[in-house]
Amino acid sequence: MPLDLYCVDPSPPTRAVYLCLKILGLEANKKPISLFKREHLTPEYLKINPQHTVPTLVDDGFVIWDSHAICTYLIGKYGKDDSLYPKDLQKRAIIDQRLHFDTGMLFTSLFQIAYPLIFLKCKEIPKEKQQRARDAYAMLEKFLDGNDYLAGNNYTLADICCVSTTTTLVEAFRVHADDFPNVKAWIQRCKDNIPGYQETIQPGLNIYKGLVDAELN
Ligand SMILES: N[C@@H](CCC(=O)N[C@@H](CS)C(=O)NCC(=O)O)C(=O)O
Repeated sequence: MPLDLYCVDPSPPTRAVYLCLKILGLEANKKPISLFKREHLTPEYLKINPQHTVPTLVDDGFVIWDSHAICTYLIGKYGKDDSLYPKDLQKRAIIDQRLHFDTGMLFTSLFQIAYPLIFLKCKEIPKEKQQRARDAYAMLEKFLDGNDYLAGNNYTLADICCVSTTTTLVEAFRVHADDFPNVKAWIQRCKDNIPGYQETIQPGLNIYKGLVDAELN
C-alpha cells in the first residue's frame, strides 16, 4: 500500500492529513513541496494536481487532492470503524457542513490574512478581513455551544480539519481568547484528547508561527 503525500509542514490542510493518517495508523512517504520556491507550479506537479494545491495524496497511482477529500477517502478505505466520519447520513451531513465551513470560512479568512503578510510583506490587515476572521471565530463559538467537539461530544474529522486551520488562524490573527471561550476550550480539548495531535499539528504550527512572527515583530 504505497501512499505518497505531497506536503508542506506549516500548511494547515497538510497537517490535518498528517493527523488523520496518524489516527488511522497509516504511514505515507512525505514528498515536501516548497511554495516559496514555487515547486507547486512546476510542470511535474501540475501534471499530478492541475489545481497546484498542497496536500495531494497518491495511493498506488490514484491521485486525490484537497485535505477533506483526502481524509474522507483514507477513512473510507483504511479506517477500522467509522467514528471519524460516520456512515449515518445525518451525522455525516453535520461533519460535511463543518468541512465546507473550514474551506469556505476558516481557511479563506486565514488565506486572506496570511498570504499578504507572508508572501507580499503587507503588515496591515484590512478591517473587513479582520471582521471576517472574527465572524469565523464567532460561528465556531456557536457550533460549540453545548458540545465538546464540532459535531457532538466525540472528536471527528470536523475537529481534525478545523482545529488545524483555527490554530493557524489564531497565530496569523490574534484575538483575545476570552472573547471566544468555547473556541479556546475546544482547542485545548483537541490538544489533550486527539491522539497524535502534538506530533502532527504542533511542529508545522511552530514553523508557521515563526513565519508570522518574522513579519509582525
Ligand atoms: N481546500 C484545500 C486548500 C489547499 C491549499 O490552498 N493549500 C495551500 C497551502 S496551505 C496551497 O497549496 N497554496 C498554493 C496554491 O494554491 O497555489 C485543502 O483543504 O487541501
